[in-house]
Amino acid sequence: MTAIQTIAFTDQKPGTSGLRKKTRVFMGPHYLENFVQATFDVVGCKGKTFVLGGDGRFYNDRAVQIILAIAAANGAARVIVGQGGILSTPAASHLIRLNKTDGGLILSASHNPGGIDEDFGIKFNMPNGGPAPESITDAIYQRTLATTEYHKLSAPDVDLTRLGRSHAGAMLVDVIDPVNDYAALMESLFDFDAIRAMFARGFRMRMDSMCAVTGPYAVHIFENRLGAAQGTVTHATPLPDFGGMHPDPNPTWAHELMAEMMGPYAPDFGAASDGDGDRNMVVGRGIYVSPSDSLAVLAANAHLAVGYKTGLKGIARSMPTSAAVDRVGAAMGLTTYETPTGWKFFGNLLDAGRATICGEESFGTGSDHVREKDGLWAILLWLNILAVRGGSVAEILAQHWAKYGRNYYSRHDYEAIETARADAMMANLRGKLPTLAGQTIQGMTIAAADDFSYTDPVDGSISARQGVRVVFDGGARIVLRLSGTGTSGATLRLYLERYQAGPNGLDVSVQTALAPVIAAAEEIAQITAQTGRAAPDVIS
Ligand code: VG1
Ligand code: CO
Repeated sequence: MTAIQTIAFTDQKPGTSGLRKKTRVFMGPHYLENFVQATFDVVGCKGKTFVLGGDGRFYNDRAVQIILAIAAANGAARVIVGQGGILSTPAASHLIRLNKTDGGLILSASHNPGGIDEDFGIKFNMPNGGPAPESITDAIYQRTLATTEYHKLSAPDVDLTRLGRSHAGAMLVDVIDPVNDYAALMESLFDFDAIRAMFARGFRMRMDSMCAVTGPYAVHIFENRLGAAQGTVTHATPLPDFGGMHPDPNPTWAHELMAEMMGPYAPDFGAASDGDGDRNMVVGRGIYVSPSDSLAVLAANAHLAVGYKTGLKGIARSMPTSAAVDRVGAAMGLTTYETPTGWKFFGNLLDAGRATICGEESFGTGSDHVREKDGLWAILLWLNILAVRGGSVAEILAQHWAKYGRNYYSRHDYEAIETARADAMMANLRGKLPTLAGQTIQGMTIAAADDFSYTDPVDGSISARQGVRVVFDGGARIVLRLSGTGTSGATLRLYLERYQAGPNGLDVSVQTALAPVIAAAEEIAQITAQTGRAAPDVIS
């Protein structure tokens, strides 16, 4: 017999959506328990089946056991958990859909560093495999404020090292291989034979898994199934502190990969993924692929992969993502949707069959195969395109720009700004918006300026104040918003874009091409004066 404890709460206030906090906060008394109980109170638990797993960061192992014990005490019928408590975010999304479960709990703070003094996170995904919408996360938050007790089975830890079925009280626990089902899904979408033949011809790749969750997936798929050379995947063992790496696949944090790809012995293709495996960075020999360009190239060429050979239903991008993919959509006669930042806004479009491929400038691309962005999916689609078209990444980009023109694009991040100063800067900027249209700044005339508001075309819900955008005649654009995922102070994101038609583009670096747009942003938003920062911390 195992007894169910009922423990009274202290006052804990988790945040609104997918909860991300310092690990020690999660380890505090009843903190994780409060969130999990509140989640089950809102979505229901009795008789239900859930998927459970995380990216292996510090506290993943304990959190999985706590969640199993709470699920069991709340009457869950069954939990499907990745061996060792490990599941990448896209693999979890796939398992929820494949097994038609009632949702899943994913443990990760994504691209934020891990460790006892770094970040941890948890989120609930719906039966469609996608992150819970705001209506649910708001209800969970409200519930955490009202909850005064939680139910937790007292029983020994479930053995998660061995595959197969066991019990936690009356609840079934199925420990599954985290990689197999996901790898099979990838094989159904892409031409593995063509990619295998390309590797057999001597094509060389570097995959940097950044000591995070994609390591085992990447070794299995690239090295074992596709025949890439052993050792292609570096930093392939997921570690609780990601080996001290910041598992954010951008040129700043994936600097080892960048150095190799820009160096004299660069392989043909390089890629990296983030903590939980939903992001990707793609790099060619000697050339960085901006995520917005990557999205455009993937959309333009997806039909070369078997999973997309009948074409796309539509395309969706987040508002700050460059308009490069819009040009592809227009050429293909497809609707391109513009959504607020965050993958959850793509869910309705994917479910309704209005979009097939989605992407964000923040190294996120994906399709309707799951309801999360998917790092390895994007990397495999690039490989499929290279295998079918031949040529290099640089050639594919050059041909793309020659056909569609080029959207020079960059994001500047100012991290850990004092929250009050960041808020004041945005308030000041929002106050100026009505006066901006028609002004000429840095020789460019402002066509329109607003604070982005999104009306979901499927359910009609409205999300307001999603970022300030200033659009200039000729297609240059500035977007400013504050991050919703940071855990210390405020992070300002400044998105910069300039369009150049014609086959040759501007024969200068991206930052040089954007210089007038950068100067205009400073003039309009007064970032240095308002935040005290002379330069961004991260440029991607
Ligand atoms: C950032 C990105 C956003 C992404 C989000 C979650 O949000 O800008 O595009 O959807 O992270 O990605 P923000 O609010 O900090 O700008 V992940 O890889 O954490 O699931
Ligand atoms: Co992520």
